[in-house]
Amino acid sequence: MQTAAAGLEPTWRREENPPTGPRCRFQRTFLRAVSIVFVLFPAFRFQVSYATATDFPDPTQTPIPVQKTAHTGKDDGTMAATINRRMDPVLVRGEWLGGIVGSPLRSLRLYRSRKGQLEPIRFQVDERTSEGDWIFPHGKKNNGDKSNGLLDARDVLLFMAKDAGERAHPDPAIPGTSSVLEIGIEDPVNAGRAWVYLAVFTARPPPLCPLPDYVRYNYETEEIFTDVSYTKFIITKKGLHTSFSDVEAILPSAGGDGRNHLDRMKTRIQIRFFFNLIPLTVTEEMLGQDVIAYITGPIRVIRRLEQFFKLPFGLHGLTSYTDLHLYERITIVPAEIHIPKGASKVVSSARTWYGADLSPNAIGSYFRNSENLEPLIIDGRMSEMERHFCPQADKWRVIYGPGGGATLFRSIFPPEYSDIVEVQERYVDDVTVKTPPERYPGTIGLLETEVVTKKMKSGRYHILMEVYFPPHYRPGDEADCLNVRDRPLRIRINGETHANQLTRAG
Ligand SMILES: [Ca+2]
Ligand SMILES: [Ca+2]
Ligand SMILES: [Ca+2]
Repeated sequence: MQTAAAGLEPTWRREENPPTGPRCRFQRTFLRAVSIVFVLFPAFRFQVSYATATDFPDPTQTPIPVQKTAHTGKDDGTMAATINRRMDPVLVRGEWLGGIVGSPLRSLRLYRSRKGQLEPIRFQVDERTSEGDWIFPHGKKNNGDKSNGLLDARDVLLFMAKDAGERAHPDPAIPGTSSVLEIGIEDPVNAGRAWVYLAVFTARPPPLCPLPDYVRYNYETEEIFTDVSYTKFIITKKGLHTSFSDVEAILPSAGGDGRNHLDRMKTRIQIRFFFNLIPLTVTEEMLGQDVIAYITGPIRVIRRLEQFFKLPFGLHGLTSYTDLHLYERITIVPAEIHIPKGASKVVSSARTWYGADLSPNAIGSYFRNSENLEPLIIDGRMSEMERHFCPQADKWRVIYGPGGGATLFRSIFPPEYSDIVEVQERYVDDVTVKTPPERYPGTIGLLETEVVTKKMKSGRYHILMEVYFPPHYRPGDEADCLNVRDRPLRIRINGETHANQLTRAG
């Protein structure tokens, strides 16, 4: 398994003692292929009772003095910020930042202009190695020693689009800086615009933005806090930090009810290999996971998981890696499936299904997806409409409560994927249907995605799983989520325009 997004994503992956021989070919090929479905787990952040400090007081933002410089040819007066993208993080590649490349990271500050005053906003720089992998400062297998403390062309700057402000006029000159770079963002949907200013200080820079991080991760307890959701991942008795959710909450501030709505993510795999002779059934409980490294920051957290299968035939120990990118309102799990040549000789057929089985707390919520737009009532009983559910593979699906606390899921598959597998969906909202292992017997609001392998075609396939948390969701609001990827913000720096690409699929 490999994180996707060529150019921006890790190339760092390794297998401990690469295996050889036919059995190991099985390990390298199909097990890695099926592990993708397990990766979906971490992406789920649901609803649970939890009281958190969600309403942080507005901090005292100390405006910094700005010296006016000569007229730059911009129109007189400031240009108002008209961006209304609430979900979107903005990812700026170091290589777009021109003369700022090479600056010490500690010398950087990011500002927005509001009512003619500059104020610091939250930002983060994630460094990468010369091989293109992320640099993880934390965790038991961190590579923090690779950091050079400088902004390199390969590093990325992150901030939230909603924090951008008006256009400063004239260009701000901040005392103690060697340069101030304007970064503009533009919404292709409605031509909304806004700006931020990246400053490089020559002396000791002023304090960072005092607001709390958008995503707050506690490795010791495996809790993730944002202003819209709360997640707690399971730590096993053996001390493994997994991506299986223990607690999942959409908080009342986002229209959630503060209760746990998830039983568990289920993944059930039936594999037949060696000419259909050997059948094998796998459940999610056979996957071992552990967080080995992580990045924290005001805008996002990246958790790197080492995964291994606990399988018969001595297959225990196959190791793969996957990263979870956690933003305030989006979780992205990029992955790569690599099917080497010859896989079809080992694996005859495979059928996988996966989906989120909800907890009894979810009763009273609604379900809809791109193929079934009429809301279905989650009540543990199959209605007539649910029996006639359109099984077409969907583009997105959303579960939302009466208050609008919502979780929207989408998967992005490469076009070649349809040559390899057939995807169908089945909706099961029936408490009498029990598919153990599970916490609460019975099936509630489960959209079962069934993937049947047509042929094992060798190649590398990039897949993205995304989970969005649109606050106070109403049917139709899914566009705000889909636009993040489908109609990305444009980033303007030094006269150049770039697409805001968080990760790349396909
Ligand atoms: Ca660097
Ligand atoms: Ca129902
Ligand atoms: Ca259940």
